[in-house]
Amino acid sequence: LVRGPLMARLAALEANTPKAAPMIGKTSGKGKAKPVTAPFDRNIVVGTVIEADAGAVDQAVRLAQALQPDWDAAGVDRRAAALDKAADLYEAHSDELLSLCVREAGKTLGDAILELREAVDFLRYYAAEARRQFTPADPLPGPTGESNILSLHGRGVIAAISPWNFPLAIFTGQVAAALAAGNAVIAKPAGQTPLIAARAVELLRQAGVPADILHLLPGGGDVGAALVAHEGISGVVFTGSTRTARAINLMLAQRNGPIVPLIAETGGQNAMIVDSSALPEQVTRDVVQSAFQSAGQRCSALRVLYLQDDIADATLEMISGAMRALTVGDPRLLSTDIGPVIDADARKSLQDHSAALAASTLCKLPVPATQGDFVAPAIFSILAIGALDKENFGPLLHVVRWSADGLDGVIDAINATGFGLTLGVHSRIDTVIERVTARARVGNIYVNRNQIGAVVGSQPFGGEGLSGTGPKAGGPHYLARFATERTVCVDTTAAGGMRLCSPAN
Ligand code: UN1
Repeated sequence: LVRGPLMARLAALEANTPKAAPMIGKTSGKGKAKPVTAPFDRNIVVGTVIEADAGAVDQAVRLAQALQPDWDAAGVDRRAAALDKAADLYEAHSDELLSLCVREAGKTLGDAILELREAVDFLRYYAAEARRQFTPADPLPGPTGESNILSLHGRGVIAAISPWNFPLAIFTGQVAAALAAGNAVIAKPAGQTPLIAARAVELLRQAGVPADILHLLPGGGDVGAALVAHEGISGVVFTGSTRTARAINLMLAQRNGPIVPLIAETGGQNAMIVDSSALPEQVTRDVVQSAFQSAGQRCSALRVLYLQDDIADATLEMISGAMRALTVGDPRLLSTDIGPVIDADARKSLQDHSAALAASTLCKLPVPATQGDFVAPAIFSILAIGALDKENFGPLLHVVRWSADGLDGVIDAINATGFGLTLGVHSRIDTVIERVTARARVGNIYVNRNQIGAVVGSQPFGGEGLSGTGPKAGGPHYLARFATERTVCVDTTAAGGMRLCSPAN
């Protein structure tokens, strides 16, 4: 019902979208101009980006520092109102945002709709949480004659470094949380997806976020590094690889600025454990969705499926059959289930991995012979999760058979990767589910369902170990990490003269 007219509107937008999206901010675009092309067809130029340079970083941080105290002092109601208004504007401009998600990031329309929904949810959720947590509270309990108030304030200028796989949702979530908490923000979107970030910033500003409080600095790793190294940065929020998170930590430790937090959401080596009691149709549906939706380009995606020996053959036959019903291709077509991967580097790395495992291929889909960065979705057999030396961020699933090691052995092998993001478990035995949820060291466990698509506010998302620092995005503890706590203690007695030791002490 929704999709027919929507596709027509997207096609019209494609024809009419302006072809340039300059760097956003008072800082002028002196950097390199680069075309942004579509992952499904590199002949399609989606727009042009003017990348920032080191001078732009310094200028943006200084402007942001100057105005941030006013934004903090303006109060939570003003900040939350801007985020709520931005949510309305995102919805009002849905065609445009969806079109950009499809063309710039290569998302299917279904994925783009979910992404827009998540971005809007982040705006409304952090607005509501900020009102709850940043409104001055009642005094804390204490001695008569004094009032002790604990309050939360913005830390200063936050660097928000976001990934290409959720160019609208994660970008918006980071920025919204930092703004809600009273910070100014310098956002550095992924090099592959600057245009959608630019449109999001325009809408946030239209909603009432002052220009100097939110800057967008598109560019590559050099821009991110200059930003993190700047002494005016009071905190960093980052989603991306574990390797980059380590590099950010090192840079923060080595600079002369204040000691600041890093909030990082990084990689995964996500597994699903299926035992003999699981319902096969449900397992099939959830495995296919968890491994192949979004072309496997979610940090939550399923990478390693542990099937109990006695049901492995039958389950694999069903999964392969369901997989063969999927179509890989142009994400603008409603018939497409799996679009391209983000760029040529990602494609090559995934293709190399597939080539190395070619002899263990259990199922592989054909890909269109076009210009785009398509990777053949595939399932491989491996001996154990420890055989994988890295996260393979695409539509590649690995299967391990288990029984000899027992359930604890499987959980221990998964824990031993050091990653701890998502874990699926399919079983109808309560003690198995209890064992997994108690022993597995991961941030999000999904029981008898798929393991992607965490819902803001209901399923706070984030991992531990190599998968990130926490706190969880879309959860009640997230905003406080963007804030400083201040305790104000007031003597409320009438001027009582000098006392060196009062009964209260
Ligand atoms: C990511 O892919 O970088 O639950 C994290 C999910 C998403 C994952 C976002 N929230 O599938």
